[in-house]
Amino acid sequence: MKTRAAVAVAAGKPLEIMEVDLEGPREGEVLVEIKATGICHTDEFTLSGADPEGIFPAILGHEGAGIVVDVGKGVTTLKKGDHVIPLYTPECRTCPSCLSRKTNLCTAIRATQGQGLMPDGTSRFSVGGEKIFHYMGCSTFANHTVLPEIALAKVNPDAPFDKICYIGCGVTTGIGAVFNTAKVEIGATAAVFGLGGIGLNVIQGLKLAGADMIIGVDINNDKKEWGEKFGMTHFVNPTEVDDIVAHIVNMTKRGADLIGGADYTFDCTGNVKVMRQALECSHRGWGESIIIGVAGVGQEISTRPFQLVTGRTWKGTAFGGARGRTDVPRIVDWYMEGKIQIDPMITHTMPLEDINKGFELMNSGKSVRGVVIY
Ligand code: NAD
Ligand code: AHE
Ligand code: ZN
Repeated sequence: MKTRAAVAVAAGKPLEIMEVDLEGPREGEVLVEIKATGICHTDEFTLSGADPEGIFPAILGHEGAGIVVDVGKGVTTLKKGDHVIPLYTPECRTCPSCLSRKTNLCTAIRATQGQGLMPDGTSRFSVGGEKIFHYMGCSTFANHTVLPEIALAKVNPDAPFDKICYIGCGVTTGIGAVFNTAKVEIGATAAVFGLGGIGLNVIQGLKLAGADMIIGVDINNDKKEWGEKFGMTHFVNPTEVDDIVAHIVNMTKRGADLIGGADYTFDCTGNVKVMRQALECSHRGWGESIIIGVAGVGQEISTRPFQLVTGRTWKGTAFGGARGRTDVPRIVDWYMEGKIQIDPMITHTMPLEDINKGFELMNSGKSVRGVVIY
């Protein structure tokens, strides 16, 4: 079939809107009509050329929601008409990683997914006979896409696509980092670096978890008001203080605790210097710092080993540690029950033709989440 897509033709170039050819679903695969897709900073990261796994031409996008149009042979858990959210972290429930119960990082199809291909090593997308690569196993910047059955979460059909698409990455990543990765407890102190589409969801997760002090850190002062909407209690612009680490350590000295440091810190910037700051302002003896941000090719993190010797832990999280087919439908239900907010974070919507404007809004810090509606 033919479908409309925004194609990343080369690193650093604007996306090009065009009609592409899409092959139907093969065994174990599902054809989905994407109804809406968010634009995440990771799409920009890959488009910019910073992603070591970046491959072009490709159809980016990994934060979508849509309807099943057709299923391939052997598909048993989904049928035409089901409402679904694509999962860049699938959940096969049979690979050693899924069975370990220690990680959400299903390995069933990771190798081909990282090469921009379907599990059988081929692509379903092409233009004029030239192959176009898939992206993160999702390619939601196409109006129709093909995914493996294990990479789709079936969700409540009453939920609005233009809001729940955000659960396909940002919402789940932020809230999941708090509950699955950090396991934040009531009364904790926390610092969140980067108050964009991910950081604000960390903040809403921290509020839900009952954290006492939620410090937001961003170089953009406009983010103060945004953080406060979702439960941030304090805001710091690191460019306005001498030493952000010492500043947060001082802010978090409470009662008899004269050492200071946040119980939990989160990097939602992808900047390796910020990752170090986040680790070093976590509490001596027990502080945990969670890396969510994605850093470009060649970037490395560093700190004095003494920071870890003295009891701080550095962790990372992908998709907030969520097991997609199990957890994503629950998060959609939380949204439908009013337990979490999504609507105010979707600051801009646009047709596919304007997707490059969506990237500009994100890069300039003017949007929290931009969503393309097909
Ligand atoms: P975004 O562009 O919406 O937000 C980034 C925020 O960081 C902005 O508010 C910006 O002002 C702020 N910032 C930039 N430099 C800063 C600094 N030095 N100190 C403090 N704040 C700073 O991006 P997003 O969509 O929220 O994504 C955030 C990061 O998370 C990206 O690196 C993205 O690739 C990554 N990500 C990771 C996962 C995962 O599963 N691990 C999932 C989604 C996104
Ligand atoms: N491909 C990059 C890293 C990109 C990355 O870390 N992706 C995150 C999701 S970001 C979503 O917005 C992730 O889930 N990674 C785990 C995985 O298996 O891809 C690189 O550095 O090579
Ligand atoms: Zn993302």
